[in-house]
Amino acid sequence: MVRRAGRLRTLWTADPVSLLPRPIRDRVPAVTALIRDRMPEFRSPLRSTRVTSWLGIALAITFPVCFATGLVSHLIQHPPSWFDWPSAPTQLYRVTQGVHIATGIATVPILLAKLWSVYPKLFEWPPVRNLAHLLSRLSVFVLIGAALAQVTTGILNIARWYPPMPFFFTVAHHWLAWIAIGALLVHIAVQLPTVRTALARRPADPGEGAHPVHRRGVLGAVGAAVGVVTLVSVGQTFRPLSRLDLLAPRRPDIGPQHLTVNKSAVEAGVTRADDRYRLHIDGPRPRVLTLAELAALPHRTVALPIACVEGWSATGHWTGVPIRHLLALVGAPAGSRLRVESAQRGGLYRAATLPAAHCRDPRSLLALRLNGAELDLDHGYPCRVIAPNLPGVLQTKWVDRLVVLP
Ligand SMILES: Nc1nc2c(c(=O)[nH]1)N[C@H]1C(S)=C(S)[C@@H](COP(=O)(O)O)O[C@H]1N2
Ligand SMILES: [Mo]
Repeated sequence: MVRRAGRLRTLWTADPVSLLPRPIRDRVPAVTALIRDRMPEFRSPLRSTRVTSWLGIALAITFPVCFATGLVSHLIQHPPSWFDWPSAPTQLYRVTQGVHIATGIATVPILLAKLWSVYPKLFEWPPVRNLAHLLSRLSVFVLIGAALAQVTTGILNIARWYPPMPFFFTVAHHWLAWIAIGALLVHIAVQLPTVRTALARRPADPGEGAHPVHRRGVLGAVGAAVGVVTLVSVGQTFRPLSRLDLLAPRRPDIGPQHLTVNKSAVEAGVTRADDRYRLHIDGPRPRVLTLAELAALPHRTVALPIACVEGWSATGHWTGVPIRHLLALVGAPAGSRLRVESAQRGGLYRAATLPAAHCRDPRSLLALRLNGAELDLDHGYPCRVIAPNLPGVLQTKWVDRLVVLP
């Protein structure tokens, strides 16, 4: 037993170079030196374990924040039985999703700098020192691959550029997130001692590379890059900075009725129904309403944002019939959820389920008007759902059927 454990330990820590035939083994240092000398870039004084450690710490903040906010958005859209998303505070989803996109964008310069700071290690020789080393290197490759794939697919999605993504974005983005966060935890566990040593060492110590001036230069440049990409993109959801909004793909206030359109009526294949329009409400006492009957029900006006998963958001003044009133009309029991269907025939977002908390909230409306005028066809004429603290994807447009769910 003891002997077997001993052998396992040897395998775990064995240096494969020591297993090579002597003539080859003797050449390894020369080959290593050759690679180093051929690549003067590898000896850049800008790199050091301290620089890498600080960049690592920055990523250890942005990445989990991005992961957690993304997970919240996923859970709201696909709620398991234990998850209830509240309808208040009104602006919460706008903030969490804004933070998700902002930290995702901020991750790009930090991640690139981090990769630059360690890439000579790719050519490390010998490539594998022992089993422990092999596993830690493999986890790094998984981490780099997943992290790059996450920021790339995320940015392609907010740019709404789908041809380079022949797979289904949300599913891929969700599972890659788990892989990335798992690999990140392994990486942190493996590297923590190195980070602690590097940061404990006095900055002026020789041997650990970068001079303080170099280090401050690199970290300052990365910090400035993060600041710039953030400032020129958060305006899409943080209105005071909207004038700086150069990089974000959306100007939320440009569109019919001063509000951008995510999917237009033409894209959704929807045309004006007018006199032919009927709202079907399926519940204990089903009802079918004409547009005139719907318009004759009690209305109220609320100021609520559309907050898209893509990171833009904009507030509108919506007027319509409280969902609660429609539920009462068909005798829906307390605590009901509502499946909302639209005149759109295909597409993932043609229907959605309104959670119980949002069905109860008196500010949730089947809206017929936006900013004082009849809803534009692109915004969902004749009526669309608008509810507090809910992602845009669940605020269905062109509604023509409501189904009460227990
Ligand atoms: N029927 C239907 N409703 C929909 C969508 C859709 O594709 N089909 N897109 C949703 C998404 S993703 C968002 S962000 C909001 C945007 O609303 P707007 O186009 O009025 O700005 O509408 C939502 N309602
Ligand atoms: Mo959206």
